[in-house]
Formats: sequence, C-alpha cells, structure tokens
Amino acid sequence: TVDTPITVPSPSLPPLILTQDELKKVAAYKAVEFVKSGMVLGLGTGSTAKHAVDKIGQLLRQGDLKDIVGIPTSKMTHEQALSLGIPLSDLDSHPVLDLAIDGADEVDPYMNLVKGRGGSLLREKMIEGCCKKFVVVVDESKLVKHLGGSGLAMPVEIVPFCWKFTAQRLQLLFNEVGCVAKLRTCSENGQPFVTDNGNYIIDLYFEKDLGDLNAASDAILRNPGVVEHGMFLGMATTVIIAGGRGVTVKNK
Ligand code: ABF
Repeated sequence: TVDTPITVPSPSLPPLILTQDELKKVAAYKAVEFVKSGMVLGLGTGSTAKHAVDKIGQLLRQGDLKDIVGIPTSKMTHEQALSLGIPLSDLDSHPVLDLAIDGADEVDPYMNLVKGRGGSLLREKMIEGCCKKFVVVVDESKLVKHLGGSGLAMPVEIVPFCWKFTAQRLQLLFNEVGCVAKLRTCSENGQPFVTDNGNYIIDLYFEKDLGDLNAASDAILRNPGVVEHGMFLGMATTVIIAGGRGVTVKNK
C-alpha cells in the first residue's frame, strides 16, 4: 500500500479541502499513535478502520512496532490483517485487549455510537467490550445530535429462524416513534445479507427521537430472536474526529 502523507491544517489557517476518505485516514492515523509495541489490539472493520490496520501493518514491517497481537472484528479484517502479516489471535486466547480502533456510523455528543451498517456489529461489540481503551475513528459527517435521528439505519443482528416474526416484534416495540423494520438484503441478488456469524440484519428506521437509549437497548435485547444491536452505549473511551479544520480528540 502507498502511504500518502496528509497535512492537517491548524484552526488559524483556512480549511483544507480533503476528501471524505482522506479525513478517515487522518482520524485513523491519529488513533494509531496510541498503539505501542507488545499490545493486544482489536482491529476494526470498515473503510476508516481499514486505514488504521494498513498503518499498523506498515509500522510492523518497518520494525517501528513489535510483538503486536491483533484480534480482527470481521472475516474481512482477518483477511486484510493476514495479508499485512499482522500476528492474529482471538478472545479465547486473549480475553483482555489493550486497545481497539474502529469506525462508527453515528457518534452522539456523549460518545454513544451506532455501528453495524457494515454488518460486523456482533464481533465488534464482543471484542470492543473487552478493551482497556476503545478508540473510535470518524470523519465529521458521523456526528449526530441523537442516535437513530439521522433517518439512517439502526442495525439489529437476529437469528434467521422466523425472522419476519422478530422484525415485526421490533417494529411494534418502537411504534410510538414511528419505526420501520427492514430485512437487509444484498444489492447484487436481493438475497438476505448474512453476517459473519450466519445471522440476518434487521435495519430499524425511526421517524422520531428514540428517547432513553438504555431503555431502547434493553427492550431490543429482550426479544429472544435478537442476537445483538448496533447501539454501543458508554463503550468508547476516545473519539477521534477528522474535519476540514483539523482533528479533534475527545476523551471520556
Ligand atoms: C464499522 O464500520 C462499523 O461498525 C460501522 O458500521 C462501519 C463504519 O464504516 P466506515 O468507516 O466505512 O464509514 O466500524
């Protein structure tokens, strides 16, 4: 991979016009500054986290990082990390991680997240829930006032068995905030999207603000057909946001 250096402007200078992917790279590279030799690392999924994984691979190759163990949050990241020569392990062998770096779909002012539009929310939540430090990397387009308020999907991973029943239950649960539940399908063939764990994803779309997020989380998880949802509440310890005027690092 070619490592394109990116200059970030200071607040006193006029904003630099970076593409969204360049902003993602800025945030990801900033997060990699937290990585030290000897760490057990959660390796995130998605186009932002991909830059961080590439950079970790590059630092290992150069000898600037040593003795890293990576735990990938998806099959895709597993493949990427393998191709970069990053030594890999899993939660069975390493139940406590030093640090994870991953992207998000939405970040609210309290550092709560929506994740899973890429489909990897379950492994992400299992792994990122075991980290001493969880660094979220986003471009500024991911910032929202309320989770689920952007009109975009709130993903819920469910078992395929009687998925219509579970989808209806989820939709009814949020009737008061105008919820529509849709099965995620593959654009190529219209077949259900299947996660790395062999499950389906129901995307919930809300008309109104969800209100109490912890109550919403509990209500979703009370459905036996639900495996996990994409709200990551109180999990992020740091959020790195790249925007046209520079990088902001928010700590818990
Ligand atoms: C993963 O990648 C997800 O949880 C989230 O759905 C997505 C963000 O993707 P990107 O960085 O490509 O915007 O971290």
